[in-house]
Amino acid sequence: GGGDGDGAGGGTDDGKITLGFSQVGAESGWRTANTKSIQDSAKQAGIDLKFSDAQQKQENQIKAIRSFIQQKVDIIAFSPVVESGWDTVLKEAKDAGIPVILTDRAVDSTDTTLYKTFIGSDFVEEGKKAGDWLVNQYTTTTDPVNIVELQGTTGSAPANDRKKGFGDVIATDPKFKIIASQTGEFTRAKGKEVMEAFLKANPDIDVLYAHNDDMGLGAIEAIEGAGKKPGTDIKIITVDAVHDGMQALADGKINFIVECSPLLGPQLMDLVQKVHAGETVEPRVITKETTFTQEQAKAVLPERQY
Ligand code: GYE
Repeated sequence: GGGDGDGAGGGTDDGKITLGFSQVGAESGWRTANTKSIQDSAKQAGIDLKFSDAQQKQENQIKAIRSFIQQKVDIIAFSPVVESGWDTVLKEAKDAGIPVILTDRAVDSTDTTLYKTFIGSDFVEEGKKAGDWLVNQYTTTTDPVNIVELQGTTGSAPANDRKKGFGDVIATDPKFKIIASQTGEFTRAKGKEVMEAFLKANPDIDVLYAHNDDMGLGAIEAIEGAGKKPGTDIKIITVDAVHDGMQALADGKINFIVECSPLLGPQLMDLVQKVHAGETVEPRVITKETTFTQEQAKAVLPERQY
């Protein structure tokens, strides 16, 4: 039984590693694929997974982490909804001797001893790839290019970094103008709502940069609703490359997608086992990713796993 202070993780003695995982929520197609990857790979690796959904709220994640500490899990992994405000709870885990692995998103804690490793994408790089594509589309004109931006969850690492990477690249030419930028919370519904407002306020939008496919898909509905043609009247760049996004890309409604892989489960379980065995692991594990044009999307769609 648990709670007897014998140091055996998870409160059971079946020899299995117990992993407490606090997920952000179920806000996007990416997140759904990520959750499935984590659940499937834990099963495959024989790891006992305690999974908790925070519904996009930091306070729920902090509660879940505290509960994992109380249950004496062997390892805690989590995908921090926002970057800041984690030091106290991470210190509690450290004091309890429970190693923490950051998954998908980073924290801004300066004390890097609060976690063992961070596995996930380089979001600044993703933003740069989006910007590079745009710059290459407009090499032959000096006319202004009016851009609207749908940002991810306010304060989250992917929203901060995708904005920065993109902004840095387009800042090299003043013709690129971000005329409106607002959060769409990484969801379809909010992406649609904010795009509707953008369209009402700005008659002259050339480009939409959405920090994920779901917001882009919501925005497509808004653009069609306003009697415009997504992908033609307004060029659309998104990030993720989940199935519905790739379908819209193949259909010509999105123009370019920067891939961000949600399939972090197998690598995460590998890190969990190594950390549990006391092996040293790389402090940063970066996911390999590519980009897709409309032609490339048509070619790879049949083999996509998510
Ligand atoms: O791009 C978005 C999701 O943190 C990389 O979160 C993840 C992001 C992903 O909601 O769709």
